[in-house]
Amino acid sequence: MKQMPRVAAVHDLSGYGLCSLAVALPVLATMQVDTCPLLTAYLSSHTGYEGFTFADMTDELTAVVDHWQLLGLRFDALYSGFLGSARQIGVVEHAIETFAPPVVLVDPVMGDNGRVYKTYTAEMCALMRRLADRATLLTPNLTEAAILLGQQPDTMPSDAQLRDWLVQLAEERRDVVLTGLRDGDSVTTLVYSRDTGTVSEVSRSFVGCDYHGTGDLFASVLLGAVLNGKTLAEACALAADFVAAAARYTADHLPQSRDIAFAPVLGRLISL
Ligand code: PXL
Repeated sequence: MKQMPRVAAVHDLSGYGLCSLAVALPVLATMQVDTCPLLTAYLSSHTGYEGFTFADMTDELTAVVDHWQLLGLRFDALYSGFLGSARQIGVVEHAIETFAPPVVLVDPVMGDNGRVYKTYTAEMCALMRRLADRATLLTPNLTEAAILLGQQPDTMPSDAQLRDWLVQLAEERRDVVLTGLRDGDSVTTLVYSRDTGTVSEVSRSFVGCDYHGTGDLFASVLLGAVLNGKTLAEACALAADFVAAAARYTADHLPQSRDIAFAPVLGRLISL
């Protein structure tokens, strides 16, 4: 009998402002993936809203990993996103060693639009580089790629430099998917495949709004597709299509929304 793939999802939960687990859980459930949250922090809202509360869950994480080990759980993937503390990054590395999942998707959540998120310290960014080293699949945005490579977060590389960045991040041993590159009326994803050693691109039209949560949405759909047996190229195309459809829906039906409203189009992900 076929079993559902299982993922350890290392993300925060933000009460308001769609992102992280509030995106990953419904997307992966729709894609028939059993998702076990390893909660990094609990916030009242994502860090883009003034005055957000922040409860760091670092002290709880080791006990959760130990209990899962006692239960004999096996994971097809570990999927990390927004992390709560520098010490926590060591715990995530321990979880990777403990469960040795074949897929390690590191979404190196640290910043966007040239700026580092408020809760991220320089130490956390340095440790994120170490965690990224363990990834089999890495999904930075432009800001995060720059930070991982020790560049200023607001660096604007040329096309040729960007391709070189991908190759550097891949180190010939992981897939790298650089998301959310805006160019006029299109959004492009650059994809380095470790199988072919080549860089390709996937472009979709941009609806005109920068919605919050699109990076989390892209990475979650990408992972769900990979765990359902899609190739990297197929999974990237599917994630790009889904994000474009959700953005289109949001622009057409919810013009006030700052978050990407993906729930109305989730049906597209059933029975892949
Ligand atoms: O979407 C990434 C993300 C996740 N979690 C929290 C955030 C952000 C981006 O702002 O603030 C708490």
